[in-house]
Amino acid sequence: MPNMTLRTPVVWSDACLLHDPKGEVWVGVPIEGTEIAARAEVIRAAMEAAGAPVTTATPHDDTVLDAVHDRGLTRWLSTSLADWERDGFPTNPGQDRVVPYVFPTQAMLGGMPLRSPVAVHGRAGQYGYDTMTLVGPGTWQAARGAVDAALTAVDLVASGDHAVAYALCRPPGHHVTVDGYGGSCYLNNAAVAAQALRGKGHERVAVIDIDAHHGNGTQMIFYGRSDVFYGSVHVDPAAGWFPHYVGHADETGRDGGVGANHNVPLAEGTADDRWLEGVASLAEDVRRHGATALVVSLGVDAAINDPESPLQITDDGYRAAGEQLAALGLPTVAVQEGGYHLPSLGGLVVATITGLETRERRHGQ
Ligand code: SP5
Ligand code: ZN
Repeated sequence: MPNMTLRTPVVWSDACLLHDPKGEVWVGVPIEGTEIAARAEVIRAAMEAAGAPVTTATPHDDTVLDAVHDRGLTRWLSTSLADWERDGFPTNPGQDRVVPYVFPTQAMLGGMPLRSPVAVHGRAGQYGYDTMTLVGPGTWQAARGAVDAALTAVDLVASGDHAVAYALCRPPGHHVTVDGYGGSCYLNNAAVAAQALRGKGHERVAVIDIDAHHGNGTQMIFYGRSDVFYGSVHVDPAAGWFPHYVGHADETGRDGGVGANHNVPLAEGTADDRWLEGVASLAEDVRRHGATALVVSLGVDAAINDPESPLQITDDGYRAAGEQLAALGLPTVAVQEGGYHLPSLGGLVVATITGLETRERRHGQ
């Protein structure tokens, strides 16, 4: 190929390095966190080595964030650690990160009204829906920085300066619902990007999610809306994978949003060909939907070596997915989601953006 220098801007926020999961509680056992700052650093290094320009995220106010998330959630994420520390949890019992232990599920409440417990450790389960996603020092700053990166990437394509922009968001976001966080995610960067594109005058927007896991948060946020299509290829939750409860093929939208949600759950071991058929079917949906802008939830944990998923996608598969989505010819904002195999991460993102920016090259000429 002639000129392989990437032209897609990488939107970066130093704040994204401030979150350190330190550990996560999985099936009751403290284990090492996988969603670490080094992920962002190796991706950035690989993109820079491939020639991509790096742009610093600019601060944005909460207007779009508040259109996507409940104010209670954002207040919780920005204030709960101070309450946790005030109440002494770092010394007794010795947990310096906010982690829930009781959850107000339908099974617990049985229709009783949802109240907001006075105790911070009780209230934690109101917003956090798993035990793997801890709030520590820097978590809020990082999550908010990732939102700024997504919004800055939207600005770069909405201005017409770029056909494609890539927000190197960390922590990731697609598991965050209107008012619930989990799956190593705190704020839904992709949903914020889609909502921002709506605000920039795109009447119909599509989010295509190629992370190995189903983006239950993004699905839920737009489930009753026809203006934002959500489509996802992911390892089948019915085969035993996170997020377990959501992400099945029969979830197609509600009310006005019926038909604007499409899940393609895949068997363990699925490799490039079948995965790319799924991506192609989602691209076809985007055409049918009439979207004029695209958000890609770019998780690279479907890769063959990733420790968090049984899918078997190669660099070439990710590049081909990028090409399929580029063929839609839409202004595109790619938002980083998961991907945990440090030695492969950079190459996978570079491959995807190389495919996606088929148009960015033309755009710049
Ligand atoms: C953004 C994203 O990719 N979130 C994925 C969260 C899924 N994690 C659920 C399973 C975590 C358990 N990992 C422990 C592995 C021990 N072998
Ligand atoms: Zn994932």
